[in-house]
Amino acid sequence: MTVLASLADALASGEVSVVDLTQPLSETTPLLHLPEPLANTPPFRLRELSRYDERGPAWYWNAFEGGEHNGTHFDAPIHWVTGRDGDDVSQVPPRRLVGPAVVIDKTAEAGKDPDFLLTIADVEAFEAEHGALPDGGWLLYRTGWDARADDGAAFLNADERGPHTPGVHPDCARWLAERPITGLGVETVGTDAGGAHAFDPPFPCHNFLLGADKYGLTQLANVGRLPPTGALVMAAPLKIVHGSGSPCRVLALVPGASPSR
Ligand code: 23J
Ligand code: MN
Repeated sequence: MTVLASLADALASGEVSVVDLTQPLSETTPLLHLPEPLANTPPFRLRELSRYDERGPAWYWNAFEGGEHNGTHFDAPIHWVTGRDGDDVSQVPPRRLVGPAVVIDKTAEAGKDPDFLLTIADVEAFEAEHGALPDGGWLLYRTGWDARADDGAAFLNADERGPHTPGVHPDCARWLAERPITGLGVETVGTDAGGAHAFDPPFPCHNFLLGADKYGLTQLANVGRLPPTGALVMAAPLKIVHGSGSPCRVLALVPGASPSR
């Protein structure tokens, strides 16, 4: 039996299941908010074209608008100035969109400290227990922030000093950019911490990872349903010509039966 036939059987039997890592995309999906005078992304919006009416008697369809970086989305290297000569989202090789994923879970730490930052020592401790970060795979950083995704204020968690959401320490972002991973996936609104505008360099995950031809995945859902190792993740951004990123469907194959099967 071929490996794909075995996989099809495993999916049919529930030995392998599909976990949707994508948040719903709607006009209420939380958005990054940058301070004046910086530009911000428009919300996602549907505009109805017809709904079984005089504009189209047998069909329902919409136009939509919104930013490339709305909701669960993909950051291509060209998104950041450090990756300006890199791939736009239409140029990302499909082979690199599919790969093994590991999950580092800092839900407890981020629950106590919303400004929690992942360190090199944290990743090394994970590697000591679970093995090296996957070559050509995804590092998924679980913080429990997905539980806030339906409440924009709690998700962005901003006060007068700015947003407070967990992220990655600049030293760790620099170090991760030298690892063989494909990219970093997070549950928060961006791959960087809420306070990362004030880091050195600012927005270090964007700076180092996109500058090293790696990718970002944001606003992931259901990362808590993945094992620490052993999942296979597929990210499917739209093939927007010249695009810096795209809303993205992200799916994981995991061992075992799933309630959402
Ligand atoms: C532009 C500027 C800063 C950030 C971002 C975009 C994102 O998080 C993003 O969606 O790429 S932090
Ligand atoms: Mn982005």
